[in-house]
Amino acid sequence: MKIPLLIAALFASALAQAAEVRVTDAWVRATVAGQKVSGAYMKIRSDTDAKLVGVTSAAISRVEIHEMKMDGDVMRMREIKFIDLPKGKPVSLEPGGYHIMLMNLKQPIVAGESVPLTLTIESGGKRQTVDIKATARAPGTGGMPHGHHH
Ligand SMILES: [Cu+2]
Repeated sequence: MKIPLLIAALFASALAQAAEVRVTDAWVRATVAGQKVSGAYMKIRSDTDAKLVGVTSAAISRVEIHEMKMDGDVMRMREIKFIDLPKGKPVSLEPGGYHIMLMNLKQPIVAGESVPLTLTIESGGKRQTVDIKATARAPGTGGMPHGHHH
């Protein structure tokens, strides 16, 4: 009896301090041999005002938060410091908008494989991490091509 009570107490106190963040539809664009970059996409909903301030992956050496925007006729992307997660509003990371850039890939990401990502969320001056797994989908399944120009 003691152990379940302790776990319940810890869980309750964690909820009191941290934003409750729900990540759904997480996926990564699968790559072909020799391709060094890819993108990860997902929906993030926080129950309190928060920001996505960082993403890391044990499997990938360089991960950045990017925003893609039309600049005249040209789609450009740039690194951004954070993505706002307004209270209760789902924020979509999707091709053509916000995305997680996976860089310096050492091996291809194969469709069906799952890529571990750790999101760092900041709310009320506190940081928490959220571990997710994004499923790789084959190129060409939805969305627009994701070129990368640095
Ligand atoms: Cu990018």
